[in-house]
Amino acid sequence: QREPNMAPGRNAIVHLFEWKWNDIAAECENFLGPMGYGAVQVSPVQENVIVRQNNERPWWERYQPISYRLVTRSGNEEEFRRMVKRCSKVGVRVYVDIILNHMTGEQQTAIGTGGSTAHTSSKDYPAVPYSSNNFHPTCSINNYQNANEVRNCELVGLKDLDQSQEVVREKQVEFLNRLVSMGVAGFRVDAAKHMWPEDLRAIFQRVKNLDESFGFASNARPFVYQEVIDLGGEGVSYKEYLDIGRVLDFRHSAEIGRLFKGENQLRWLVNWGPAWNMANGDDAVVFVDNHDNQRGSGAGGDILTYKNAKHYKMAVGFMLAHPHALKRVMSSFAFDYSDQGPPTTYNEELRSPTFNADDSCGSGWVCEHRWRQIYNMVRFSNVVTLTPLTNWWDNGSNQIAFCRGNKGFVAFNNDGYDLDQWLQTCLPAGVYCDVISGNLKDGRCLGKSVQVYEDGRARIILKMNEEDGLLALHEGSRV
Ligand code: ARE
Ligand code: CA
Repeated sequence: QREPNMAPGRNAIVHLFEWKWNDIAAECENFLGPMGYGAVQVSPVQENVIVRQNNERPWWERYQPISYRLVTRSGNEEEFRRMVKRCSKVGVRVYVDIILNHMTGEQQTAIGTGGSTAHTSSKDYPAVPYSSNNFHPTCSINNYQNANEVRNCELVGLKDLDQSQEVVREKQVEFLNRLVSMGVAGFRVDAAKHMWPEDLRAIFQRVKNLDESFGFASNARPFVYQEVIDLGGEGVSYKEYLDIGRVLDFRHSAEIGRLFKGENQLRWLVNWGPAWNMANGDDAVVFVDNHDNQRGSGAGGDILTYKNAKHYKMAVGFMLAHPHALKRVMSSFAFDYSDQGPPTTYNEELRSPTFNADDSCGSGWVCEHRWRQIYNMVRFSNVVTLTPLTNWWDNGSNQIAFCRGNKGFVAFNNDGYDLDQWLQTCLPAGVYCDVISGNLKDGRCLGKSVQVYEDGRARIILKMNEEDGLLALHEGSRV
């Protein structure tokens, strides 16, 4: 199902990677709701095996389920339920990252975050329960050209469930229905590529309609977006999954990274979208980086992350300014090496973020979604929803600009020299605040002000050495 079920006037997803349920609930009320975010993708909710490696808990233990009980380091079932309620109340939908493909890998002693146990070598998971005959025979995925192997063998040694079995489907449908009854609006399907489309179809067909008491339209179906990494040339294509829901578009992430890293000229963005061999906008969820490729795994490459802040903000800003597809903003914890776990307290609990006066986060949390340049572009994307892209301008190199109807205007400069041009902004005459360089606060522009004349033109200046390489004006930023 492709419809994201968001409240009117909202359109962006934020992934609050490894946040606690209580903190997400507060974030919905204090920030996501007021700033216009449409939905939050939360980390896996199902109980996972505890992994200790060099005296720490790697983030990826959460991708090794041991049961479908809702208890993880993010919180318990009651906290989850309350979070969904509180987020829904302020117009923010909750999407859950669900792991249906597999259970844990091999573990000496497998104990879960809720105390459940398993015997992994005999594929025995009594807390579901699953036993060895609910899994595919052991084999490992080596050849991504072979669709059978990709679906029926083990992804990095994770015990591979057989979703063609009625018992397995029943457990999984029951798990998803439990989430729907708590007010969840959709699912990010982990490792969808490693499951047969017909099995996923059968499972999602049996998931019930969204619960109207949470403000959903009647007969609304849960939103489904699937992780099918497809950069071309493999045995599985994302197209096999489009009748189930949307797919996460990894090509978008790779191309936008190359562009804003300066490895490809911005002028080529003139035909951004399916012409770049990306999925159609209505079929895709797009992103600049995700929790895997920001640390170099799961189709890494020229991925931009918070570590390269100026270019990252330009890429995220472009994604949000452009009409193509449904957008997801990443919100990370700071890391130095790829296995590094999230910020924790002395007793291994997840640490809550702290907040600074300028809205940014502390205590190890990066909170890209709280960067002014990013949350103001989320607002921009809400303001310009459904308007066409017009008046494309470029300098033949890395300076570009365009309008979104007569509601918004953006410009980017990724050249090694200043941008100083009279450009058509398509906006009604007036003074506008550039919401990238500063907020419009109590009628005062704390950033650059831009005068738009009667003919819609304005002098746009973006110096090469400015903190940010983009400028954005919109209907709501008129001084
Ligand atoms: C961990 C250890 C492994 C160990 C395993 C079992 O790192 O060494 O063998 O546990 O004990 C995450 C981590 C993994 C981790 C796993 C389980 O990234 O390192 O394994 O959790 O704890 C493929 C899949 C794609 C997958 C990526 C990572 O197609 O679905 O690999 N992404 C999702 C999640 C991950 C998660 C899982 C799946 C597992 O987003 O966070 O793994 O639930 C080409 C192909 C891609 C392929 C890619 C591999 O690009 O086209 O399909 O992605 O190579 O790099
Ligand atoms: Ca599989």
